Amino acid sequence: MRVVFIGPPGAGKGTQSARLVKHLGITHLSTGDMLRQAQRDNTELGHLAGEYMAAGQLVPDPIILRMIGERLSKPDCWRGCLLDGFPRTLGQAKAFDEYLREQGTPLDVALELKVTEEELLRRLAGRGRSDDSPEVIIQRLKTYEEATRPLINYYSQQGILETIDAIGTTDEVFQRIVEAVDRHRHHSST
Ligand code: B4P
Repeated sequence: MRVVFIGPPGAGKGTQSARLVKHLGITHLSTGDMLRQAQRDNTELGHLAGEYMAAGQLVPDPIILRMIGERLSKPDCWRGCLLDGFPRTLGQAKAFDEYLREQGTPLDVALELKVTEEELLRRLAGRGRSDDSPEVIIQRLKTYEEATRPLINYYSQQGILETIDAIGTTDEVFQRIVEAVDRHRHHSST
């Protein structure tokens, strides 16, 4: 099964993805985690990405596509994967569709996590990551509206969008996600 998570910063993509991959038995790929790991490893990618992340901007598509392309080709992704925080632009979504077409492995469901701005600000303030300062959060929300929100329409037109009310306990939100995913499971044998 192939699943993508879309949602503004702090919507709970990372939190819910970790649970859903266990439930579905598929591989978890988080572009945010991969970029933070590259920063910790002090690689060229890490240095480059760090500047964009610290400013609340998206890392440019060619960099992300190279990074995720390399990861998707590994055998643990063959039986299915959950992409957490990717795609984040229409360019990334179109390139990903092209890749999936070549592989003959369609995307089963795009999960949109919906949360009010007030709740997002409350959650991110509690997390305290280096890119969670108030100024950077405002920029990240703006970036989401401009670059990522168009994906909602893109996947809705493909008939695979599920919008999840992501306010409530993590258990309640997870339950809603599982129900939504179950509606799309028949599309996939893997
Ligand atoms: P990400 O790592 O994807 O992170 P995020 O959007 O900030 O957070 P997420 O939605 O995963 O929230 P979480 O579960 O942690 O991106 C970071 C940066 O990397 C981006 O700004 C960008 O620069 C770059 N990047 C990543 N992917 C990219 C791409 N494809 N293209 C370009 N650039 C890219 O939850 C947040 C907090 O809420 C946590 O503290 C959690 O405990 C809490 N929480 C979760 N669910 C809750 C609930 N139900 N109730 C209360 N609190 C909850």
